[in-house]
Amino acid sequence: MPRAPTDRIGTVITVTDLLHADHPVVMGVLNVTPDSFFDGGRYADVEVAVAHGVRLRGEGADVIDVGGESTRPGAVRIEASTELGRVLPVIRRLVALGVPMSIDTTRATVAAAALEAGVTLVNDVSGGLADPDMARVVADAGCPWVLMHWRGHSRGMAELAVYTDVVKEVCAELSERVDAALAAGVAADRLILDPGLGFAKKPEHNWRLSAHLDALVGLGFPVLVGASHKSYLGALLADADGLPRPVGGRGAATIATSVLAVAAGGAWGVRVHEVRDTVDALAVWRATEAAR
Ligand code: PMM
Repeated sequence: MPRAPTDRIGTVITVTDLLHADHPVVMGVLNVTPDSFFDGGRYADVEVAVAHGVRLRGEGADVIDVGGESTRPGAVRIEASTELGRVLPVIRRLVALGVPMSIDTTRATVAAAALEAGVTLVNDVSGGLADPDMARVVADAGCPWVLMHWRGHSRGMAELAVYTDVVKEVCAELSERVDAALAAGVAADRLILDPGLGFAKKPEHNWRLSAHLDALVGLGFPVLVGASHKSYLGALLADADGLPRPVGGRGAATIATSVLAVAAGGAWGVRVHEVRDTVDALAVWRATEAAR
């Protein structure tokens, strides 16, 4: 029997709770970067970032995903020390407040320091490709690891959005990442897959992946979907002049995409910037399911 939305707030604390949650997992985004496309610059101050993390948790986020390096299309890489300096103070404070945290990084050194500081999960948009040491760090920690579909760093990823059959290719490339993770000693029950919407993908690729999420789910791992406010939603909602809908106007499309990912696609969880409305929308879906 699904719980009411208020009952579920704060229910996910341990790794086991997270991976076997009886509700769709909601990952709240907390980018402590100056340049992320939606929240860049908003949470650069540690106090402001911590307050936002606490707010997202209170709104029902199961885990707060902190990131210190922007992956927006075209983004230029930063030093690991800069990334660490941004994320660690925020992680330490939120962990001390009992907020389950995940680290959004492609760097093994950053993941290791974040794990040391108490994060529960590593969210690696490169699926282990960017840093050969990442698999060892995750294997040693025994933590959940999100392997996202990725073909290259943000600066050049637009040119890599070439597919004959995007669903098949994403599944095949993610399967290779799973094999590499298993070979490095990561337990199968720690892996979470993500189609990487917007990463080396054109709008039509994102839509096909959303429509065929079941193929990804069929690989046998929990699937996380991150559509929140991405540019293909802006393109869908373009005005009469063909101008994309600005990021602030993509909230309803984000919620629709997230609910569809869970309800029709079988996703395990969604990664969103605005938690409350997503939690509410998922509560509607759960109540409907419970009444069948
Ligand atoms: N998207 C972004 C960053 N991290 N992680 C996962 N697992 N999946 C995503 O789709 C994803 C991600 C880019 O969005 P942001 O800059 O708003 O965080």
